[in-house]
Amino acid sequence: MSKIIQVKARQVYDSRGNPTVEAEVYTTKSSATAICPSGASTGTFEAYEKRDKKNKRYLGKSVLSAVNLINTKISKKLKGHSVHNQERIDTLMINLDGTKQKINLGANAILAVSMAVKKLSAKLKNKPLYKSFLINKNFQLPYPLMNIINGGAHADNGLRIQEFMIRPDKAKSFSEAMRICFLVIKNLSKLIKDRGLSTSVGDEGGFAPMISSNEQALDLIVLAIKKSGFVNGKDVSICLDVAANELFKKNKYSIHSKNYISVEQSISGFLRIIKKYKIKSIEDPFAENDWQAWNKLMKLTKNTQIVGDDLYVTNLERLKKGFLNISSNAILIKLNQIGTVSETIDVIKFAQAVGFKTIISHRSGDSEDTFIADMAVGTNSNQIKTGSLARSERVAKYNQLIRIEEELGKKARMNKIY
Ligand code: 2PG
Ligand code: MG
Repeated sequence: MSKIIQVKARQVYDSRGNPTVEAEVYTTKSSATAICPSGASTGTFEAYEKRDKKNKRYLGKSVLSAVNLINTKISKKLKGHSVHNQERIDTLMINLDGTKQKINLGANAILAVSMAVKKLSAKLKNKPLYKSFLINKNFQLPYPLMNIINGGAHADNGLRIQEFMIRPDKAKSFSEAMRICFLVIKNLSKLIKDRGLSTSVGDEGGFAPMISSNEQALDLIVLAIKKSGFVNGKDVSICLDVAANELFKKNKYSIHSKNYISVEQSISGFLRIIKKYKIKSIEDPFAENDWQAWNKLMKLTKNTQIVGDDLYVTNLERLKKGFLNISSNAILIKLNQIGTVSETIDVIKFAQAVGFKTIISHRSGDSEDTFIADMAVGTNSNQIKTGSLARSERVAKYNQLIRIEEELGKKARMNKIY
């Protein structure tokens, strides 16, 4: 009953309106679908996203060849295998592809199938998806790293830093975490409007006002936190994703202003804003190969969460290197950076074993698929980064976490941040 009889795929669209892959896995009894997300500020070492670059009808963005590979080669290969054996299925696809970065089949094809298999296995066992990961048997809820101002590659406003986020550290429950974020966002919206700026939003639902300095954005956030009745750095913490790959040229960075400055000067800039704005978490402060710079920052910060995203690309080898180099103390987890559910879980397990915090993340091009909400709970990840309280593809993940909290009832607990 649990054997795969067919895998089907179709081209659907993501939140930026770009084509993406949806896979549907069938057994005789049931079926499940999953949609692959897509990034804009991607790391060089990410698994390969297959697009039909020569197909002018879709401006080179279609994923029809990935869809076709699922319908033919992948479907044929997986036929007859049990959906309950995730590792086996993922290994079959990894071997069928045969390359390190999944260039032949495309990580978008492989991941959509891998996630659909995971969903179908849970469904057939009559289990909620979050209970099928078996890493976290206590099922704690993650703290949201909620995006509230967009810049960098996710907006057209000229802000250097890509994501300005808040984390409701004071919250004792997930619904309370959402209420705190809701209040800060509503107050921020009013502050932005009062300044005659636009409250339209960027790719991840955060506001994208035409302000050009990081500090102007940070001042607005501090004020919004205060106006909501919370204490910055205590009740609510400010967190950043610099996405420094995008701000790096000839060993210099243009993080703090348009000017390119040295690593040392950039670190001074970070230390200044960490202190002034009580910033608790910084993601990708430096570029993906600048291991030394990461280590320098780690040595000079104490209670700051330093998160590797483009640095690790959810890749075990790179994570091991970063651990030995003391590059960070947390890792951002994105399924499509590596391309299968099993490999993602291996990375999470290693990270947690060496004391890293794991943060499950969406992509800037995402969909109505809420897989990552369940994965955050199921893998004992203490934070989730999935955009703002705007755009349904972002809000869908938060709503799923609200449902999970309700289902857990009295047993529901927040995970630990510190
Ligand atoms: C990031 C992500 C998600 P993208 O840099 O962390 O916020 O962006 O999906 O564009 O890589
Ligand atoms: Mg990032």
